Amino acid sequence: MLTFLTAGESHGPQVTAIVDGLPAGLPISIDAINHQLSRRQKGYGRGGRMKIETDRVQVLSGVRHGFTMGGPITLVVANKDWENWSEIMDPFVPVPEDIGLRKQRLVEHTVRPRPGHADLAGGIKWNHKDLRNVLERASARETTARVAAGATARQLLHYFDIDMIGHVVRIAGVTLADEYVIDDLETAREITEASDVRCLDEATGNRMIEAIRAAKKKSDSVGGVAEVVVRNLPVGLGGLSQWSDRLDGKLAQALMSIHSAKGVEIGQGFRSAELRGSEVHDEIVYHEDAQSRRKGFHRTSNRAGGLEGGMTNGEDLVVRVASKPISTLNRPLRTVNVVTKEAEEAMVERTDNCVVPALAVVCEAVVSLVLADAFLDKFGGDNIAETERNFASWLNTPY
Ligand code: EPS
Repeated sequence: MLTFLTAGESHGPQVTAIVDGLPAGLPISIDAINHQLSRRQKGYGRGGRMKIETDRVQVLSGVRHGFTMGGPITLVVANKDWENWSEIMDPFVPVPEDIGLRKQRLVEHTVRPRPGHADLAGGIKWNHKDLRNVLERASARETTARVAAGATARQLLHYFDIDMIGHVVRIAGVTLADEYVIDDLETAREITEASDVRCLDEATGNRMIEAIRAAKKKSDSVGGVAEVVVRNLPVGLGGLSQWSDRLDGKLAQALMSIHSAKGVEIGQGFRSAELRGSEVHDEIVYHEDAQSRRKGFHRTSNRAGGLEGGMTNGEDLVVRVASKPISTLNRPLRTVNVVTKEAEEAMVERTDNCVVPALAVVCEAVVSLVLADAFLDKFGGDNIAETERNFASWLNTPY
């Protein structure tokens, strides 16, 4: 169905995504892609790199006059920082003898792997001692390409009136109160877009900012939890026939692949394990309404997070991703030099000290890709008219 690949190094000339499988004739807005890219760049706790980059997409294939043609879509985002790295990162020209002290240091220090980063395992795997050959691809800069790809998938969901919001529920120890309710998505969007940490509650957001600031003062980093809520999904995306059909599994795999993710939770998640069945499961009621995507069946609560038996049940999809703190620390942890095998301090690179607000945007993109794939798996269509017809026919089939 819908597939995508990404390519590119953090300090190479560009990051690229190729998206294949969107039906022909789907309207694609370049502004909508750029909007998502710029949302990903924001958030309190970002480092110097985001002052250099202004991410804008170039669409190099698959779209013509604002509509998908049917073939693969190539999306490219230039790295402005490439200018500063072209000598070190050039694909063929060897590093010149005299590259200046700052650049010399950059070349030499990449033999000291950061605990928590891909540096060491990747170095052993690819057999590189210069760990830049690993960290460049391991960098979360790759999420730029995923957000661009996700922004195309999101336009398919938008076409079928499926909407979503990503927001931050925890940074360091500061947590949004459990009682928060996302009623109108538009209002929630206004609030979170105005918050430097994408938090629905201003006072909690301010305490999150305080926690980031306190960690930064100590040259440390913080993690947190982002949540994505998706509304207006039809019942039955995903499947129960085989393990590989289950939408919870697909979401978990895709979300766990985001840099620094350490946990995925659906609905009440881990809390469900502590409660009784009567406190966990959502009772079913029936009333005919215009929301025929649920075929008239509603829940009195949504602790399952919109998924039962590997399928959407028509309630809001609610997924959370826990992110560990960034592993580049300005006050470095102990490590071992991979050349000399001597104990040393881990390398220090320019870095962010909190990326949880950006994580919320990346999670939206990743969820969009998984859901668009599941939607096309169910409703199919080589062109959007076919997809629409199949969807309408499903809606009109009584249960
Ligand atoms: C990252 C290190 C930093 C981050 C980067 C992810 O980049 P740099 O080494 O150039 O300062 O800013 O994230 C991005 C570039 C981005 O666009 O999100 C890392 O090592 O993962």
